[in-house]
Amino acid sequence: MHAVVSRASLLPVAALFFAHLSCLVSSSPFADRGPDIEAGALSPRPPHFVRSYAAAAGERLKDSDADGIPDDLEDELAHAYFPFYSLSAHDRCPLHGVLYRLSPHPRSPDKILIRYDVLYQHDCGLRGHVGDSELFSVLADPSVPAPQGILAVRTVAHHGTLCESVMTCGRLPGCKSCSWALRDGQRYPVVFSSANKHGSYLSEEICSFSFVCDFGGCSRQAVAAAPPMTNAGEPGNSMVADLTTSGFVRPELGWTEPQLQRFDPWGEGRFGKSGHMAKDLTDKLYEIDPRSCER
Ligand SMILES: [Ca+2]
Ligand SMILES: [Ca+2]
Repeated sequence: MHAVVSRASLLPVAALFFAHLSCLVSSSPFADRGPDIEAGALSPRPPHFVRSYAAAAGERLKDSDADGIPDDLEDELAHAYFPFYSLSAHDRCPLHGVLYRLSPHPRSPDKILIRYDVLYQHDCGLRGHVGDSELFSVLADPSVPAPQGILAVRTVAHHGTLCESVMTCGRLPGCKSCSWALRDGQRYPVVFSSANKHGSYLSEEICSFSFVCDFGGCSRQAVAAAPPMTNAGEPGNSMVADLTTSGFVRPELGWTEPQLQRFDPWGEGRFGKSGHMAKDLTDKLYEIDPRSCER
């Protein structure tokens, strides 16, 4: 598995800025494309957390998806602000990984918006199928260490179906309180995944009440899931065109369904029977308003 636990040990963001600096430039597999971000030569003017990071690095940083945030900082932030993800104890097909898109918030660029697309090899509930995709999003203030920097979380279970359920929780005005669980000794908001269907919920009770759509309900695990993560990049500036060669959908990790191999998340195809991934990664439903939890 990806080194999520160590990264998600949630060092203060200041520490993240200084961590792994030695490999920021040379290790990128995208060294031949994408603009660089250089300390003292930032254009257009990036948000303060990127300036701090670039200044600390003191060297050129690769920004493969041209959104103003260096690759390695995106990776650190995506891991740090990942909620406590709680799989159902009764899930019969739990193999999953996370494709994420992390960007400055379009209306508040000092905040970051992270879309986490949790991909499963199977939906094994009623009318099960190969390939499953369930998104949720996080709004975070990267100047505040995780988990306190998590401002809001939005889950959307069974998007676009009669079973759709949208929930938002957090610290913004009008937000309901999240469910919390300890990870590495700190309180994180919990995202629950329903048994076999993998619908995302912020409340164990509401998930379990939805027995027609999510038979088997949700459960609170003692230990958070630690899935491997891959950065999708941005529309028009993809960072992955093949989730097998450049991601986690690999046979050696248990992903054996042939129709899920070599998948391009920004392409026209569908991940098995799941929805259209590129559309989900740009869906404004996941764009949490920095002023409020209201939609
Ligand atoms: Ca970037
Ligand atoms: Ca990005």
